[in-house]
Amino acid sequence: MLKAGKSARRATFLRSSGASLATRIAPRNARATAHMQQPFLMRTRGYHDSAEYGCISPPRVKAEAYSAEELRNRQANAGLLQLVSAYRRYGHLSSNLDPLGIQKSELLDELSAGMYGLGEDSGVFDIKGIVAPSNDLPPSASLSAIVSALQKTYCRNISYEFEHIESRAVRQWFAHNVESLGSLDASPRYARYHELLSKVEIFEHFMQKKLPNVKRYGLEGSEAIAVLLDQIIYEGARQGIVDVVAGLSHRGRMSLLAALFGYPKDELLRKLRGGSEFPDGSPWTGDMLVDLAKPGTVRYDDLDTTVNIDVLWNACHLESGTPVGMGKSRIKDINIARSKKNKSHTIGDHVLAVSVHGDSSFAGQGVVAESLGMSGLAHFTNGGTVHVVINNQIGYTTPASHTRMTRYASDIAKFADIPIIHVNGEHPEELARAAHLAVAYRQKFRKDVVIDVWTFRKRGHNEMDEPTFTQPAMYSAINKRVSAPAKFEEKLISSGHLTKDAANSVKLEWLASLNEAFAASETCTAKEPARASRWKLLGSSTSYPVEKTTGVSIDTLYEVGVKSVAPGDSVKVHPRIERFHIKPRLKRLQDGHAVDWATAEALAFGTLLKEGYNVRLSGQDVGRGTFSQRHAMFVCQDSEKVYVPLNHMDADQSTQSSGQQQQQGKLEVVNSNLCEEAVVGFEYGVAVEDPFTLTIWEAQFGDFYNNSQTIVDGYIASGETKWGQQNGLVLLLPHGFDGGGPDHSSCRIERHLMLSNDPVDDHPVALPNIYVAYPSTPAQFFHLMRRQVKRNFRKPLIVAGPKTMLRLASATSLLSEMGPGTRFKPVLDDPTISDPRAVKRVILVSGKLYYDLAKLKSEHPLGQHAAIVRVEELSPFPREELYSVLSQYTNASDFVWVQEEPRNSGAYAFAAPRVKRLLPVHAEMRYVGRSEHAATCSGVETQQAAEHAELTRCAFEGLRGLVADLVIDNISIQHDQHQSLDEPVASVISAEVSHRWSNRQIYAAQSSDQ
Ligand SMILES: Cc1ncc(C[n+]2csc(CCOP(=O)(O)OP(=O)(O)O)c2C)c(N)n1
Repeated sequence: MLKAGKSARRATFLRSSGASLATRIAPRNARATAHMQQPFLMRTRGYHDSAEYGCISPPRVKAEAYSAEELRNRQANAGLLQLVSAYRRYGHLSSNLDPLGIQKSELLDELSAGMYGLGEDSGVFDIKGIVAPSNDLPPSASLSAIVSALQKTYCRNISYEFEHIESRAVRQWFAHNVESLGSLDASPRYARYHELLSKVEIFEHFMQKKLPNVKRYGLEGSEAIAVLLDQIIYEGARQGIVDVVAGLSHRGRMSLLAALFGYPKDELLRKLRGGSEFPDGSPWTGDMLVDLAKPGTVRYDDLDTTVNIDVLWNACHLESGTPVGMGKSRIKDINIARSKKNKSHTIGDHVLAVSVHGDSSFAGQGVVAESLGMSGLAHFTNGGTVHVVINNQIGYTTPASHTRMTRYASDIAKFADIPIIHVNGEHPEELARAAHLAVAYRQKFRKDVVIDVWTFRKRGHNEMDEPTFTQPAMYSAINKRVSAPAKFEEKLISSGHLTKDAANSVKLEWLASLNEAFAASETCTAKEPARASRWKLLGSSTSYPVEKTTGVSIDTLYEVGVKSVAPGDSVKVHPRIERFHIKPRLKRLQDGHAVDWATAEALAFGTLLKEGYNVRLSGQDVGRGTFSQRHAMFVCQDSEKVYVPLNHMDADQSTQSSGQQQQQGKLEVVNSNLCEEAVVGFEYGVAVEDPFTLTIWEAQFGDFYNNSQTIVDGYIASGETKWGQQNGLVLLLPHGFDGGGPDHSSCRIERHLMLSNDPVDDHPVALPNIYVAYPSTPAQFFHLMRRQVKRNFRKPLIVAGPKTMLRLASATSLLSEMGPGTRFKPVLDDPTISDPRAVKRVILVSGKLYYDLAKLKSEHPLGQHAAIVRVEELSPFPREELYSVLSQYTNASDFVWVQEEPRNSGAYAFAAPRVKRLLPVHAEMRYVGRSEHAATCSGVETQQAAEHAELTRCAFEGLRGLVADLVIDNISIQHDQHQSLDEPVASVISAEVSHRWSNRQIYAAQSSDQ
């Protein structure tokens, strides 16, 4: 905690008095105009700030008012005020941050006292209200004493940027705290700094000697980062932090894991030598060294505290882990507060997120800006992340001057009102100060803060690289340097803070332990990482589950449904919502049929909440729903207050079977910022931390999910395989070719399916990494949502979601289809078939196209000879369920897959080889649908419609020929030969369309499956 030093001094600087600043600035000039006497009002933001569940505001910290004396001082010493202000704003430009001294010096007029009419003869100033007093600066001081204190504060090895921040409270707090840092009473933990620096340096040298060909992306040149991180954790621990969620960069990860975060050294060396980070025989295939993680602890004996360190697994895609740590730390903190029944919980009380970045990545990767931009949003705040930038002034081979156009890598943080502390990375004491200040700020304001640590990189990008190919001058300077650990040790010994013997014994002990671990690494096996307590309640996901039913009693469904649209007494609902949403829902529930998608979803959420699960629904505009279908929140038309009806169901029932949570859960409706990668990363973080919160991210349109492709590929789809880390995140991706155009139609089912490791050939024994479904009914969706958290394991679920189906009368369900004994069905057989033996063609389809085909079939004279079978779940491919359906169609000789998506997309390529293995010998599955296309679809509505009409027609083409040889019970089925059953065989779309679109084709029934 920052102590201001002499409290009396602090009081003179920041004295609170009742009146506001503006009202107390009495104009000296009696003829002052009237408007000058008016208080100036600052516009604050309004609207939608209500206490909707999960809407967490940071603590409101008010700026302290100046006393009358301070105000007089400020008025009387305007020149000094400007000078001090200039130091606060520009002091960093004159500071000594770069250990290599690459930056050239220029004259900085802004810091010269003469600019503000001050000089030698300015006398002694009363500094109250102008600059904070400190050990170096008494309340009355000469100009030279003030300038020297300002120089020391702002222009040495540590400097600050906080004047860009809107809040005066923050600017005032920062100014006061940095200016009085000289009064800091926390005694530096010299021995600890020395220990960490030595450990890092020795580890790096050890590795260079023992495993010179292993790329470890060492920390040499930035060793003091270990001191900084340790001090951040230490400061956190002093303030009650029990868990740190640590996102690490590749740089120095090995050193930090070994020297600070307690990764078992023998296991680490086993991995470094090419072994696995998992026990022998583990199903997990591991990750690169630079992404390695394992939970650890850091013990502080003087505080009698142990802090848990949750080191994040991350994909190698730089910075992609940033939002993951934010999400994980938020939900972890909330869950700890819940378990401790901390009623006065302020977000970030228990858990601190620390995120380590490289300078080029921080400046260049967009996900950083996305993450910083959402860090203070009500549904995303985690109470503040401390960001540490290892600014070694180079990225791979590219110098800082080419990786960013601005001076600092940290400049991106300024747009998000985040204060920045710059520090020279060769000065451990200054790094400790930076940590102290950053954590104090974070604790008070519960917001993000950046520490930009200027260092260098001793070797190449990795240890195999030759850096002088591209940076000869830089490396000539680097090679002449004595290392920071060596310099610091010498300084401590000469100043009497450490004896040579003590220094040597720390180093020898560490070296011995490394040697021991190296020997052990030849034979040791890695231990399975400890599972977080919440995950211990679940099982493994390596074998096929016995699916339980996910149905709910009709009474409960009815009750939840009614409550899902109950607006509460104080909420005036929009009349159109009343008319088109609430009333129809109540009628559907009453009738027990025509239950639409939004109702089924509300029933799924509401019943889960009643059972004690939480639901977090995140994405752009999810509260209302992109298609105005959901209305999970009502906005009072009088007050704009947000009301989430499902959070106001009675809290008395609790039927949760696993007994995890007794209370009714909460629905967090997260209307997210307009961003995909960081938001999906954040939700992944929530999902891996909390398996009992059904965590859903919904894309505005499915197409936009691909802005988060890194998270999908590197985390959602492969996290379990690489890291053994389950996650049950749901991606709801509105999908369907309905004239929306190329970027509003496709969630790229094919890509999700390509990510699935569901085997083509074998009958699978293990579950695939992801579930992919394209359900066609509200009841199916209801069961999918419930199944997701009712299972004894977690797997990600991608749902190609509805758009037109939301309001399609035929795409509705009976309430009883969600009733007791019901469950999700991976395959839906054709409900219209009365005699399976009459079926000659089986049409396989997924999702919304079913309804168009079903309509055509109902109008088709030979419709009874075609069965439309819906494959509702694509991964894992439902072999058994599909086989049992197909095998009833004993006379079927023609199997087609019909899809809206062009042939190079959609599910066809994935389904074809899997279906083939279920068909009679020699039978093929043919493709009916659009030909290959570069865009997802056409943007011309008429063309799109013509293609659609053509492909659905083609699905039934040629039926007459098939039926001609159909014999059932020795009776040939006869049809009127004169009736025009089919259009002439057409494999090319109509002339009207084709003249504009000559090279496009519909693969029709006649085309063969190539
Ligand atoms: C998204 C992405 N692009 C490119 C890379 C390849 N890459 C790995 S490290 C690196 C340089 C990173 O520089 P910086 O952030 O300054 O960290 P440093 O290595 O200097 O510590 C690059 C380009 C990557 N891992 N991820």
